[in-house]
Amino acid sequence: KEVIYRKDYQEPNYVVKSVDLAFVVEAESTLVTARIQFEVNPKQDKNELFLNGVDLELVSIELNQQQLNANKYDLNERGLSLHDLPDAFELKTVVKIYPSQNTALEGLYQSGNFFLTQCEAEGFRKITFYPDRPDVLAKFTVTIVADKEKYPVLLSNGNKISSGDLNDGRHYCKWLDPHPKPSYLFALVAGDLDYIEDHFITKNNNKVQLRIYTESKNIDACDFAMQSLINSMQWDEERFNLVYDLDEYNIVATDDFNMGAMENKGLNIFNSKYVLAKPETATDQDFINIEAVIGHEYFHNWTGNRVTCKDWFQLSLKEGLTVFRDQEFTADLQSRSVKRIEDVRYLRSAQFAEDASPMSHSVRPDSFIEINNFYTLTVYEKGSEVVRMYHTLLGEEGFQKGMQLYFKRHDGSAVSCNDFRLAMADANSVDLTQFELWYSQNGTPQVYIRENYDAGKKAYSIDFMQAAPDNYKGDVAWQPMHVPVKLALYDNEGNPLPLNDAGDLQLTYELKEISQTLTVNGVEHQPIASLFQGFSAPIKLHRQIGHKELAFLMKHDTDSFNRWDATQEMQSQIIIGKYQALLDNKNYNCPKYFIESFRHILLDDGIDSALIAEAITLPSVKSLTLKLAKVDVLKLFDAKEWLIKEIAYQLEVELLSVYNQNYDSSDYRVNSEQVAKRSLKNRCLSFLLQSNKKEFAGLAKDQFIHAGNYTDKMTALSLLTHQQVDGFEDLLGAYFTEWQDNPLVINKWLSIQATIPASDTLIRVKQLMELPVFSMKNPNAVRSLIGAFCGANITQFHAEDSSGYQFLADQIIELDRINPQIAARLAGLFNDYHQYNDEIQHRMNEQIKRIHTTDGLSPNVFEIIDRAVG
Ligand code: HT7
Ligand code: ZN
Repeated sequence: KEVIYRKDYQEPNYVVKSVDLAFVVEAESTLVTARIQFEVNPKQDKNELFLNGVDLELVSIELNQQQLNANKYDLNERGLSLHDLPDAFELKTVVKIYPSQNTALEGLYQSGNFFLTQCEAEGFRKITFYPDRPDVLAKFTVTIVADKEKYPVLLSNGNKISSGDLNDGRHYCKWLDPHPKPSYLFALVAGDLDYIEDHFITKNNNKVQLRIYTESKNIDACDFAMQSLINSMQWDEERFNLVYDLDEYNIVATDDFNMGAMENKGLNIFNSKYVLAKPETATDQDFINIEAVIGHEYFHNWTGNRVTCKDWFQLSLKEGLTVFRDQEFTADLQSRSVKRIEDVRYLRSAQFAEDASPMSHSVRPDSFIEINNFYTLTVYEKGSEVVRMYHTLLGEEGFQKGMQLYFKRHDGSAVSCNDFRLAMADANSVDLTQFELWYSQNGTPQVYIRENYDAGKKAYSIDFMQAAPDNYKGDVAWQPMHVPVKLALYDNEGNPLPLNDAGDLQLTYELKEISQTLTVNGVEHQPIASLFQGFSAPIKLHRQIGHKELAFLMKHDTDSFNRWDATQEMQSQIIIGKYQALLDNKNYNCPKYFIESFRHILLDDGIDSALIAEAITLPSVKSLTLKLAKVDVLKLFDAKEWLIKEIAYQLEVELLSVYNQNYDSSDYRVNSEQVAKRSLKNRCLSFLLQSNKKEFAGLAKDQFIHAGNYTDKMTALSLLTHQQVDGFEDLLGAYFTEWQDNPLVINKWLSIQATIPASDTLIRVKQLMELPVFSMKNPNAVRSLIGAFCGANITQFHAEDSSGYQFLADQIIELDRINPQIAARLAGLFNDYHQYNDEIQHRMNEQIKRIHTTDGLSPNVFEIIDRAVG
């Protein structure tokens, strides 16, 4: 399989001046006519051209209106090569494609009763012959012709410029996108869809027509998404001074989609999971995710579309930046503290795991086999942390100056992560040369600290030491990074201490060397430091810290993130203590101080309920695994379960009282106050159910029956099912009967069952796979059932008879023939194997090797599994 290297980048030989596409859409096949105006790129001055084209049936080809003889071009399964070309010419190709046979869901494909496209990253080559690379930008005109009754809606990018009826019951629509764009942003939709409409007046006084299209049965579930779009447009004007640039903005929701959503210019396509929501079918988290994803795709209009990527190695240029923007959007509209905690929780368990895995790569990778495998947590989430560090170093004003310079320099072009860094540096007249290492070095940097208080000199100092991650893979020796350390110091009563002569109580200290010491003078007594406030850098901190200091920080730290982080550190220490004891066959009792501090947080009415809910959510087994080596994952799971039960038994009265206090029967709203109350109440219920007392099962049943919203209903059903409380099968049955026609609701039903921690769950999963509501062709169903079992059911996926591993390998091999992108995502679930003990590694490896030796693997699965094999 061919490896593509970043260092091999070459500018295109020809640029595209304009593209005119015509689609004749029919049930069986679609005819695509492309007229492309090419001009030689003087910087290359080569008169040959390669056009990507995959699975295309070539009907005809003309150069400057002349039929091209077969000896004038070479055609293979990757595309079309043309030689001896003039400096400027028009190429006309006609190809036939078969969208209803396309199960990979890239290019043009069918979903229900409509056709749609997905072109990022390299799907356009499955539509027509084209230089399918992000640095070729062109103006697109698109005409779509189809039967009017079967396909009344015909959409593409930009603004609609004409439409009308044709003979034979057909009609057409013509679209013009005035903004030059790369082919990955092309989109087309044709089918029978309904829509809701609203508008937004930009600050330039332009009225933008907003529409959300979906199958008519879902039309009553689009209002929240529409409001989220309006909020996004408003927020981008206010915070980034970025204004929308077309007269239309269309969103289409589909049940069949490989990822979350796609930012095609003026025509976003969304997984219906991130559009459709009603209080009776969506959880609080679903609503919040919809707002975030609608925002994310909208924000791409500037960060991704107006300024795009030079090559796919620069993917984080648009994704890291746009994730940062969507995180800030949610932080501004919801709770900033909760958002930060949730994002870091995710980063530390999932991205840190990726960073430590065989798939570890830098934010700007150096090579790939299949670019679809690099839409990763590292590119997105770590990429966003890298952008956040500019913000931390430069402040909001400096960061916005950098953004303005970035758009001034690069609007309408395809650039690199370096260009972004230079704009940030130049706009603020600072040197960010060393910062480049955040893009080029893989792995999570380790920071060790040693604290020292000199009572005689009244001086407090911290020695910082940076170290390379264990799995650093660069060609040159690892170099120390530019690390912003946001910090504060407290006296023993919790008062912040001045950190310098200027009297600053909070500082962003810049760590740049391998080792560096910060000294604060005039400190009367041993202080306590709060380091990396707000998680100011994506590093792993090694700090010896006792429970007293942690309890102090939980109480006094003015940084809500670090207050929460102290709770997590204390919980981790206890779970790991128990885990060690289980390994050594020793006794371990839950320390009194732990229960006391847990009680204190649970009952603290000075803290926002949402933050209490976060503080009483124990660290994931995944994040705990990363703190250890050669893990016996089942014992680690048991250690965490033990702590949950200790809390449930020892704090039963308090948990019940907090549950009751937060029971809210007012009308359902997705506002921070209600969301916080529900999340705290449901956390308490989940602890209470662990004590296996009938009265608490009864409480959950009551909640299931009387819930006025889906969050409460779902939580109760999930807890009752996971505890296998008497009658849970009946509840599941009734739920199925009620919701079997709603795939999003049924997918949750599948996930709940896939995560039952019981030895017959795999049999149940296999039975569920036989139901008509499940299809291997539908990525959401695959993720909800197979993904949930293998990724979230620790005891059953890691069953000692290896049945979970065998099952995953079987599904990867089968799915690879249908949808390689989704199969490769599933294959990633094997990537943790090296963190486990030798015996587990051995059993996982057997299955990894079985996949590796399977004939005809796609490049997608091959790349993931080949790295895992090592
Ligand atoms: N830019 C998009 C990434 C993407 C994608 C989306 C849907 C299906 C396949 C895809 N491949 C890549 C989504 C985003 O980050 O906004
Ligand atoms: Zn994105």
